[in-house]
Amino acid sequence: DGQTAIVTGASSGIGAATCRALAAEGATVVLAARSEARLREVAAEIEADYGVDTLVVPTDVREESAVDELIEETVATFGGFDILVNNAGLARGSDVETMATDEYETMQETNIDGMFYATRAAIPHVREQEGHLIFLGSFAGQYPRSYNPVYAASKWWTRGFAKSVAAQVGDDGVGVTVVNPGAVRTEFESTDGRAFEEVFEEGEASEPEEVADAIAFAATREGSSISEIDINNRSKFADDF
Ligand code: NJP
Repeated sequence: DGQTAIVTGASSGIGAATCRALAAEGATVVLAARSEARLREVAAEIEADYGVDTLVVPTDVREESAVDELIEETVATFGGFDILVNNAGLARGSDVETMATDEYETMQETNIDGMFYATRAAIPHVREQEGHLIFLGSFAGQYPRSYNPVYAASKWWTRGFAKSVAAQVGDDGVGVTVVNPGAVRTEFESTDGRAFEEVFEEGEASEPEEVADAIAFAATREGSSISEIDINNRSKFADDF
């Protein structure tokens, strides 16, 4: 209650559900992604349902200056913030040998560069509030698997980065949590180009609300030392482990 949270990738899936879960805890929510219209829709629903303040900041996390502006606008509006949920991320393509360079670059720039820009800019503010940094990792960043090694590597990077950031700022009272979903029924693109919400029937994979609840649980606990949360036992991909 009374906390302010920035969520990247807030226009759909896990990010949008996380905004709702944080708002349900009484948090003010700052929604960032590229699709302004979708962000405004999610923000309007949240304000109506939970009566909390929201701020929409259209942001491409691949752009360093845009991410800096997201942080600056948040601080200018609310005086600071407590929580950053580093959620924006995507997969493109599949096998290394057929992967286009632009698919590789899109994953690198979104999943790695974007998390670096946002984390770097957020640390002074979450340190001041003794707040929380959340990182969307993945089962793909925990176990070797046979498809899309570039996406998988970006999630190994995320977990490595998050755990090392934790070692750096943990003593300052900043909580750092990596959340590792298995398959989640969102617009996330599968290797055949379909959205996971089309690939998986209800019950075959996690729902975004389940991941969002775990994120909100970790992010809103004072002095939390929850370092990692795995949410993957319903994934069909568990067969690959
Ligand atoms: O996917 P989706 P999820 N700048 O496609 C945004 C991880 N994960 O919720 O910019 C800013 O519904 C995009 O918004 P827009 C996954 O790796 C998932 O499943 O408007 N934002 C949208 O809001 C990712 O880190 C699964 O297009 C950008 C959001 O990102 C996180 O969960 C399993 C952007 C993606 O929403 C959320 O993915 C797993 C940019 N340049 C990990 N590019 C799973 N679904 O199975 C994209 O282990 N976005």
